[in-house]
Amino acid sequence: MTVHSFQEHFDKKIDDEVMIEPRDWMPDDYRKTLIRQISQHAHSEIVGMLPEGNWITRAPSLRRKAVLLAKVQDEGGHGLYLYSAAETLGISRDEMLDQLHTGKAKYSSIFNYPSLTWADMGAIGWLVDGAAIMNQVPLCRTSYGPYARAMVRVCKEESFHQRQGFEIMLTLSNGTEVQKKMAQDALNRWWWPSIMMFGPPDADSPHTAQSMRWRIKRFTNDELRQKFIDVTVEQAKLIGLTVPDPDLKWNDATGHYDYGAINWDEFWNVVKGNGPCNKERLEARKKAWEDGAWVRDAALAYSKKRKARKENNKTLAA
Ligand code: FAQ
Repeated sequence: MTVHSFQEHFDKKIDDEVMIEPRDWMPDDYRKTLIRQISQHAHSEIVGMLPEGNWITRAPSLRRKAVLLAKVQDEGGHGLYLYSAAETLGISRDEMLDQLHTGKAKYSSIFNYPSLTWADMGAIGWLVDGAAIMNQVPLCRTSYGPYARAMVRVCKEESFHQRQGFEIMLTLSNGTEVQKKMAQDALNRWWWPSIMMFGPPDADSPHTAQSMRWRIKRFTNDELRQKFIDVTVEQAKLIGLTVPDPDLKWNDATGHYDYGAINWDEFWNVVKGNGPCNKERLEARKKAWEDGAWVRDAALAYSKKRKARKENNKTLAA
């Protein structure tokens, strides 16, 4: 087959909704886009363990502690599935981690904000996992097979995470005045960063048009942001909290909420490394990598020893 017919075959598969698998021919830019998106997604899950990990030792009860611990472990698992999915495209895990540690690869802007109170555990689960689900449910139908399949399990777990967050917010909202204030304060601080998570507006998103054509993305950044706002505003009403946007207003004509201007300067500032916790997050990941060197060395030495023993036994048997 010529490159031209490979391309035709690939395009037909995309049009027919047949998933692309690791051994299939694919355009270089399709591969590059997937490596970029999947590895950044994996990094986000791993860095995303830090703001909540901060509260495991201070959870207010044994039940809350067990749930939070399980949730944070799930995020670690998501990172690992995603690194494995990216590896099927021909990049090694070491390379991806190096890109994270040297600041070459991005991870979600949201994890560069601090988790200041227990209510932040509620707000993160409710809003951040809520936004993640809105973005990731369509990715279960993304055109690259290993990514789509990883997303199925990830989304099931994310939906438990969202509920545990919402339940924390519900409990605090029905609690004392101080607890209700704490919940409102967390919503005030996490609302805008959560709606920025969906990425720049479509008009300023360099990758959306091509990713939609390749069916990597099924909805644009603005479409998903709008869906999230429509659903979440109703949930806030249910628990008696106020979304911190004075311009938020139901629009009968569009059937959606209109919302106020997003501070895109803040978003780009955080993406470029200057958010409140960027340096701390990267330092924590680099330290974990360095502190784990002995585990990797020991595992390698053990596997070498086993291999040598096997070879030796084979020679003795011959
Ligand atoms: N933060 O042209 P687009 C989670 C970058 S997982 C930082 O629109 P694209 C679970 C973008 O990379 C959260 N950078 O790009 C959890 C690109 O830069 P590049 C992560 C951002 O790829 C919960 C440039 O801006 N989820 O939360 C952000 O078509 C709780 C132009 O942007 C995923 O990764 C951002 N928010 O659309 C874990 C989902 N947005 O690469 C722990 C999969 C954009 O050219 C606790 N990813 N940029 O240098 C996606 O759906 C897409 O990649 C988007 C961006 C929608 C994020």
